[in-house]
Amino acid sequence: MSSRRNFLFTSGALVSAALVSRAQAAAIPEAPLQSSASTQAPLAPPNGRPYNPVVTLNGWTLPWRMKNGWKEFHLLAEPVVREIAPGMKANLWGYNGQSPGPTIEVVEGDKVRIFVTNKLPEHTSVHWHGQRLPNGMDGVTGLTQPGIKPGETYVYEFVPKRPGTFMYHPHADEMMQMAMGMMGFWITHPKDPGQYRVDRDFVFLLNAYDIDPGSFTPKTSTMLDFNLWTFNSRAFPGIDSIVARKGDRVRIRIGNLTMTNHPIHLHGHEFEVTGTDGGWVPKTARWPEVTTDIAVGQMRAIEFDANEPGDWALHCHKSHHTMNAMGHNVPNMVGVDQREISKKISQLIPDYMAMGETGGSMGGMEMPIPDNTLPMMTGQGQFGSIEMGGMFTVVKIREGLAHNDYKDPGWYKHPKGTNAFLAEGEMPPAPLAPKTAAKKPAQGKEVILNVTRDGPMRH
Ligand SMILES: [Cu+2]
Repeated sequence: MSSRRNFLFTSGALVSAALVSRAQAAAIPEAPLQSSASTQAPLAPPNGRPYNPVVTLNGWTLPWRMKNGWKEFHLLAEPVVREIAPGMKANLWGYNGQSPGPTIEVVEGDKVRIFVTNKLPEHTSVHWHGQRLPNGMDGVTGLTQPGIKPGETYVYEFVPKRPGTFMYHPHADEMMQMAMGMMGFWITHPKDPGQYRVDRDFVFLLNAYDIDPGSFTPKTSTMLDFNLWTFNSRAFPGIDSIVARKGDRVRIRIGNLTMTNHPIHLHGHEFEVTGTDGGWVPKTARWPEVTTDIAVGQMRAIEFDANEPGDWALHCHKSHHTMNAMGHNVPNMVGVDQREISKKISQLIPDYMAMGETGGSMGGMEMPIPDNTLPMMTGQGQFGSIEMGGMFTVVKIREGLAHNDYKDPGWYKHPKGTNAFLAEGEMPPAPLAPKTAAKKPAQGKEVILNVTRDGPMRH
C-alpha cells in the first residue's frame, strides 16, 4: 500500500479505497469520540494550513493528526444513542459517538487520508458527496469498492480540489443507513483564508426519522412519512441557538439528507444563496431571498448581514416539519361543538379531552404523553410557549459580543415601545365589505347578491 501511496499523486494510476491489514492497523490514528449533543466550540486548526473554522450546530469537528504531510482522520461507523431533545433519546447509527458524524474540515490541496472502521452489524462504505476525487475513492459499494465488512477498516485518500461545502454518507444499504442517521458534513476551506471570509460560519444537516411515540429506534422502511424533523438529529427545543454579533457577516450552510425538500426561512433579514454543492456562486449571480428551498441531496450556503438585533426564527416553512411526533392524521375540529360527544366518551374514558374546537394550539397544554416522546409543539419563550418543534431554531443577534462568543445570550430585551401590544381604548371602525356591482336579476326572482353589515342587499 505504501508504494501505491507514493505514486498516487504523481501518476494517473488507478486508485481505490483499500482494506487495512492487521499490521497497518496498529498505525491507525485514534478515533476521537463525542459524548455530548451540544454545539462544540469551533476547532481552531492546531497544525497544517490556517483556516477559519465552522461551527457545527449541536455537533463538533473531528480532530486529526498530521503524518508525513498527510492529514489523517479516523471515522468509526457505529451504533450510537443520540439525544434528540431533552426528554427523548434515539437508537441511531452514526460516527464517533454521535449522529450526524463529526464535521470534517480540510484545506483545498491538503493530502487527506480517512480511516473508516466499521462497527455496525452490516457492511458499509463512505461516499464523499460532491467531491472531485479518484473514482475508486468515491465510496459506492459494489461499483468502486467492496462493502466494508463489520470489523474491517478501509482507507480513503484524496486531495480535495475545490473549496466548498460537502457531505458524507454511506453508499451501502443506503435507505436503512441514512434512515438510522449515518451522515456528516465536510468543509473544504480555501487556500487563502481571506477568500469567502465571513465572521461566523454555521453548518447543519437536515435529517428526519420515523420513531413511534414511546419507542427509541427509527422505522427504516419508511419512505416518505417521517414524523421527526431535525437539524443535525435534534428537534426543537433541543436545537441550540445560532448566536451572532450585530454587524457580523453570517453564513449558514445547510445540507439536506432527508427524503423531501425543505424551504428554509429566516426572519428579519434578507440573505443571498452564496454556495451550493457545486461551488461558490459568483457575486453577480446571487439574488436576495428570505426563504430558500433545499432539495433532497442538496446543500445551500446562505449569507446575511446580522444587522437587526433580536431573537429571529429560522425554520422550515412546511408547518408539519416544525412539529414533533404525534398529532398527525387528526381531523380539523375548528368550530365543531364537541360537548355532547365529550360527555358520552368521558363516561367510557374518564381522562378524555376534546381537542381542536378553537384551533390546534396545544403548546400550552400539559398532556400526558408516553415516555421518550417529545411534545408535538413546545419550547418556552419569554412570552409563553413558542408552539414549535422539529426544524426550528432561533438566530440571536446581539450588540457587542466577543468575536468568539457563541454562548446563548438568553432572550432578547426589546427596547421600550418595540413589542406588539394589546389594543385598548378607541379603535378605528372595522371596514365594511365592499359593495358588488348589481347584476341584472333573473326574471321574476329576487336575488340576494351580497350581504353587508346593514343586511342583505336586495335587487
Ligand atoms: Cu421541512
